[in-house]
Amino acid sequence: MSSQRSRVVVVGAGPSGLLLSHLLAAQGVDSVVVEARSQAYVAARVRAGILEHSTVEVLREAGLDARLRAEGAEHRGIHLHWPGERHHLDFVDLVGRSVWAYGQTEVQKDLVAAAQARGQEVHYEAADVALHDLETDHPHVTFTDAAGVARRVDADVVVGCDGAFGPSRAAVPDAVRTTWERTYPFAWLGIMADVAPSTEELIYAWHPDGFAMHSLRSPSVSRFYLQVPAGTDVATWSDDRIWDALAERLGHGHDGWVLTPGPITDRSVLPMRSFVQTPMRHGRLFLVGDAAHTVPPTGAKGLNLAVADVGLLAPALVALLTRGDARAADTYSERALRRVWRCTHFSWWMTSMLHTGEDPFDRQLQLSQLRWVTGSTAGAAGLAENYAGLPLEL
Ligand code: RFL
Ligand code: PHB
Repeated sequence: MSSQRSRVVVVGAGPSGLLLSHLLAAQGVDSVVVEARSQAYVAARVRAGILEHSTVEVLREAGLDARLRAEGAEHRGIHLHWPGERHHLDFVDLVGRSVWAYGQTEVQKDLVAAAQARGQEVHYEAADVALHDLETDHPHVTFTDAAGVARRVDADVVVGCDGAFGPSRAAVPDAVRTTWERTYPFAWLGIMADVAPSTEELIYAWHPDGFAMHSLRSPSVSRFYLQVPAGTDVATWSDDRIWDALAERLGHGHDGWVLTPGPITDRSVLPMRSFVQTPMRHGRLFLVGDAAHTVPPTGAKGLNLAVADVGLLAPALVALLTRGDARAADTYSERALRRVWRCTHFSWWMTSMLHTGEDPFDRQLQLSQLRWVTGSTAGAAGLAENYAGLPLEL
């Protein structure tokens, strides 16, 4: 077994793991990152597309926003659509904050480039990753590296950035952890298309057939989602069926608006789930991002919440490991969870407002809520504040 020491072991090289190691390195705290998948696999995963204000601030302070500013698109707000009606909510007017359309794949590329530039030790394709002695002051992580070498890294702190299916979440004993969960009876069919977006800002659409969304990645790449029943087989949706459903639900023809179809380059079905596990710290283990919580994507919060966790944890670990000051680390879980629950509520609220089921009473409530959110400044500002404007610390 090959043994080494580092101040921090970060489990997972997704956006939260690489961002955390970046912020720690900037303050002189070394870390080793251990990732189950290959670098190419992690970089290619299509996921989130919208960065909220505080995420852009964290990336700016970390010196990671150059390509985001050059290639991302700043959006003032979103459109809400339902049959016969389309309304724009201007977040800048409502709460003084904007959001940025910049894909998680691009954020990941920027983080990988920064990790390579500083010589960050990242073990991709690590097998049998296991966390040990987290309740002692000598925690360690073991794994088998890509070359088949058994390795052990001893550290002061282990950080679980390994998403919803990694080992960190379950390393908190059952007697200590509490979990909350909501599964939804629908899923999203997501597609990527090589076609210029038919809209400048995102369209979230309510429709009796189900929710639809028009998002985008670049001037020549569009992203779309359709509500489908949970467990849908992606093979049952032909290209024509997808474009017909998007045109119908997104309001092709409304006030002359035209949805332009194009070649579909990627398609997948995403289950929808809300999940929170507390506490986000146990002994020497800290949980970050999807390792501690999952939100349905309707509020565009998953990635933003992961970045916010890192924004709180990085300075807390720097204080702990360089100055012996444990105060911020001791309150990390409590502070992070305030934002987690706010975003869990907002994501559930957006999901509940926009996804249709069979109940005619629910549909009337949804339409009433949409009219309120688009017709009342107070209603619109509530949505805008949650979508674009939550401060890092609530
Ligand atoms: P990630 O990105 O899941 O990264 C976790 C990393 O840990 C690795 N890992 C392990 N490493 C070592 N040992 C093990 N045993 C390991 N097991 C797993 C994984 O390979 C991975 O590299 O979590 P992180 O960093 O917390 O970031 C969170 C965000 O990725 C996530 O919240 C969002 O992408 C959620 N999400 C979306 N959010 C949005 O806001 N908008 C979206 O459109 C959106 N689409 C999505 C999504 C999440 C998805 N998942 C998780 C299935 C679409 C999908 C398909
Ligand atoms: C995306 O572009 O993938 C996206 C945007 C907003 C959401 C969810 C996904 O709420």
